[in-house]
Amino acid sequence: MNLFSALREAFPEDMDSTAIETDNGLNYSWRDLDRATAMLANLLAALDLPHGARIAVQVEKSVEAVMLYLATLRAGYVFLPLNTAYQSAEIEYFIGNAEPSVVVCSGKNFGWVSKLAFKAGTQHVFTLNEDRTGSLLERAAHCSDQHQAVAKADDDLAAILYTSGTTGRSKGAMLTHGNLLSNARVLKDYWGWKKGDVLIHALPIFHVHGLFVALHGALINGSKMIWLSRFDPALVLKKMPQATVFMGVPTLYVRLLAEPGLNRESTRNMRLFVAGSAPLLLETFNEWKARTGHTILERYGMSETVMLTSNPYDPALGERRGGTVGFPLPGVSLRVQDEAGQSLPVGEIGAIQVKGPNVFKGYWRMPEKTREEFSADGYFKTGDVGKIDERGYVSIVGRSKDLIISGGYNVYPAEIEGYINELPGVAESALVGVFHPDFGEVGVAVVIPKPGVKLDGDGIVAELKSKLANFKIPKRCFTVGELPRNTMGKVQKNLLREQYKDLFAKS
Ligand code: MLC
Ligand code: AMP
Repeated sequence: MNLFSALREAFPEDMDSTAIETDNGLNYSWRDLDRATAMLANLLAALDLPHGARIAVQVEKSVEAVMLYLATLRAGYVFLPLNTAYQSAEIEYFIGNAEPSVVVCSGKNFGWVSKLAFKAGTQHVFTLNEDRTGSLLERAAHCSDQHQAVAKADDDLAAILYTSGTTGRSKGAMLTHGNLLSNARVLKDYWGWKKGDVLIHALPIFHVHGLFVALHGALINGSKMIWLSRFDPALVLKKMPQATVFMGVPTLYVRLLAEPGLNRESTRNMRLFVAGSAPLLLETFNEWKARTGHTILERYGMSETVMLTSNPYDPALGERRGGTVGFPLPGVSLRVQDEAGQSLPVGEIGAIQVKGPNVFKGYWRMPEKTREEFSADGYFKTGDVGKIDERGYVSIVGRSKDLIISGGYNVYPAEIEGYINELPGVAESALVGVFHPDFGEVGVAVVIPKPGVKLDGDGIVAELKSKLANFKIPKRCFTVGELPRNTMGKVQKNLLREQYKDLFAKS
């Protein structure tokens, strides 16, 4: 079934009631969503795009951007969201790799984005701005507001999400209508979504958490959203009395805890707080409970799989245990294996592998890479390391992939090291993740200059800022004479992590 059709079926009877209320005082009704997505879908249909065409989108968060996403599904094309922080080299790669037929960007970026897009063979580049201006809406305004959603099978592609890799370039995870819809339905039930729920949407909409978990959650329940164009802890707090559900990466919880007004009274109307995308510190979990009386529900997922596990909402299934990511969701099969491919008993630490209707179809145009990441019996190798306790709770204890998760965004050291190594005077570099009280983890670069060259760490950071998305920029950069190595000559990143572990520690 087309995911859009399933979401559309959940719209409430009263189509004139508010679907989305924005932080700049606009109210969008369910009818507005229906009509505008029809107009945009008709615009896409009129472009005569090839079957399976990709619609790549790098725009600021707005309700119209959501409409574009829904219209892409409705018209039967494939949505490719791109983080607004990505710079030109990053965008050039995604556009070159995905070969989208349509690119939608902010008006301020039209010059450089359209140049890259046309070079890659894209036929149509539109603009869409936060203030509802731009050529996309201008063109759609002439289209009919009636549109029959294109029929889609469960296995048909709905979206491609790029995730970086430990080696080589980013890979596009291909998610189908069936992947996304099955997950949305499971979560609606598992998290007890009910009539009258209102979601505060404060996450970016180019990754799984904001685009799928939060957005689909509200839509498939016909629930209103309070829409924040960017996360602002004071505003979230102000909106809580009118809401019931909030979702965030751990950094959002840390920042909300810094608000003196966060207490039992201000969160009285709330039913559910969901955290994920990065490890939630036990300290944050406990402090939240003490301040608000609410127990955060932590869940675990990935771009390749949408949601995999969740702490229970229903107390009859068990308590929400801090430091764990709960149980495999209904329909998800999760196992922990050793290096020899044997499943491990309760409590033993190993590689987490998963299977289920939510698991993606493979990496875009990378059949080899896809094969490598699946076991012979069809389990996806997550790259996360964990264990399952005697009651079935899953804990993530580490990662076999060299990955830093900073404020909920993934940073792959290999990519950043590649950029640093290309800078003049750099012989070699290593990027490691260290504890950070706000972002959870941040990257610290350690650089060896070429013989006779004097390099300045701050200068390297400044150079990187013009080349890479802001969240990938190392928070500090040190120049050293040599890197610690093992007998094989491999850099011992664990020793570097140990050396810099207190760099940002709370005093
Ligand atoms: C911003 N900066 C970051 C950063 N975000 N640095 C490291 N990590 C981040 N995540 C940089 C800024 O460029 C700035 O640099 C400095 O840090 C301070 O920025 P800020 O003003 O504090 O940042 P802000 O704009 O408030 O953004 C922080 C944030 C944002 C936490 C609100 O990062 C965010 O929305 N994160 C959510 C990510 C998310 O949705 N992840 C879900 C992935 S899905 P300078 O040099 O300019 O000062 C997934 C699957 C799953 O993982 O399971 O859900
Ligand atoms: P992404 O590729 O952005 O989808 O990131 C997925 C990765 O985020 C997972 O493989 C995990 O390493 C991590 N992750 C997601 N949720 C959690 C969580 N609750 N606790 C720890 N790590 C998590």
